[in-house]
Amino acid sequence: MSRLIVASNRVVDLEKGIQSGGLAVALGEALQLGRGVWFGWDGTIVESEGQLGLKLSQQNSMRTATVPLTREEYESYYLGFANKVLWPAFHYRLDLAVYDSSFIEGYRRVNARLAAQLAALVEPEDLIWVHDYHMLPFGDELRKQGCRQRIGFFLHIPFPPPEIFRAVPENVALARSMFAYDVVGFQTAGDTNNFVRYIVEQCGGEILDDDRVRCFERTITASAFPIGIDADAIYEMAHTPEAEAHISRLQRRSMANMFVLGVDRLDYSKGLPDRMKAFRRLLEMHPEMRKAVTMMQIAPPTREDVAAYAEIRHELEGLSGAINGEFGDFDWTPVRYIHRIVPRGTLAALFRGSHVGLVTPLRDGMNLVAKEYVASQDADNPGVLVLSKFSGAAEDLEEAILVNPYDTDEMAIALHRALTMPLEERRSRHEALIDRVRRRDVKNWRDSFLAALRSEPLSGARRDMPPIAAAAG
Ligand code: GDG
Repeated sequence: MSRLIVASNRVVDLEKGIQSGGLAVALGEALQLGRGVWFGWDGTIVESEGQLGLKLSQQNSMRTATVPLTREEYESYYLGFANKVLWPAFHYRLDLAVYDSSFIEGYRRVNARLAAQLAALVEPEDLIWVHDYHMLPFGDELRKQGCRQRIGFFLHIPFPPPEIFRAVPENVALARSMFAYDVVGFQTAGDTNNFVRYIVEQCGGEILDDDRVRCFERTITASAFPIGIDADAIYEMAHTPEAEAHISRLQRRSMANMFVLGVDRLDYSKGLPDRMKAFRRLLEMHPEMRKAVTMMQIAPPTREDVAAYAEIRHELEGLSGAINGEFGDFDWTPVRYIHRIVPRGTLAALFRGSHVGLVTPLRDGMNLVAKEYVASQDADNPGVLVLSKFSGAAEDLEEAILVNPYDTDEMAIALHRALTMPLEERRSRHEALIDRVRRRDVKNWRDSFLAALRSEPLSGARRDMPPIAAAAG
């Protein structure tokens, strides 16, 4: 059996992180099965290039190979090109992209260095699976190091339409480097179609059969592999005695008897201010909802070194304060806003105890929170998912109440509908949603990607995906 090598920007800390997050669990299992190695940045910054050596660690049958970054690399590669150019542009926010020519240079240099360090470790029969926007040219750099293995790439965030991708510095060179992979995976058919349209319209590429695309004298497979969660694990977490105690404590201590829950990293792509405005509009339109409902927003900090993130934090703090000032009373706080990481067990309990899961990103690759909310519910009395049309999850979860996150009135109406939805409708929507969440779970995602990478025939959920040419743009 071939070994699996996973390369991603951050390697999950085996001691702390392997149990939390569907991605970590799924990749962890795949790695343990295949004597695998997880390669990437260890999250530390060093002051000199002499300290950039590879560190190997082992836990059970899984190994990690990690490297630090220098401060300059952290600033140009991680904060710079990855998070001030690619992240905003791929989330359709060219207005937030920062153009600085040192960023792309640092991005290329770090990808080349990391590829040289990994190339020294790989064996001829290994399968290599590269993850996310930090590492678009990583496969190409591995090829330059002489790697002839099958190499796949999965993009966790959206791929924008060609009209936007064309505004990314060196976009043709980036697209060309993606043809060094054998398989390029996207979250949705829409993202896949955006990529293929760019390749055909801008680079003279050609669509072949079986999800294959030819360009730059290479043929690759470009296809959608929607990521999922471990639904059983989150259900169990939401149904422990501690979770039950948590939910009853929450209900006992609150004047309101209904909860609307949002859980998102504090990122401008997640539409948090728009969501709070919709909640305020609900309270304006339906005075009977005052004191009956509380909105809980958990928004742990992320990438605070990037200016756009500090701005969104101020905006959110201002909005939640304003809503509480305007509508709150001595016995009721309309918005509870928590800017900290909450333990995973608490999160699962809150999912289960909330009447509405409010997941309204302006743009999102998939959004695992939407799936976790569905998986935590009690089938006989489930909550309602209100979901943005612009999340990848909406391609799959059409029985949610789908909303346009830019439209405050529409979201307020959807919230009211969700909070007053009859039990029978809640049950039938949940039944359809949980079926989809279970069928397209994280194991299905991992196995179908690896089957494509090994060139095995398509199986399971991936067979249902619409072909590239037929998918909406
Ligand atoms: C990227 C793409 C794509 C959140 N707050 C806490 C916490 N979380 C957990 C959630 C969920 C995960 O973090 C977030 O995943 P999302 O999918 O919602 O969003 P991104 O972080 O932006 O992820 C996204 C994903 O990659 C996978 O491909 O779906 O589109 O942007 O699991 O529950 N976990 C804990 N405390 C928190 O406070 N423990």
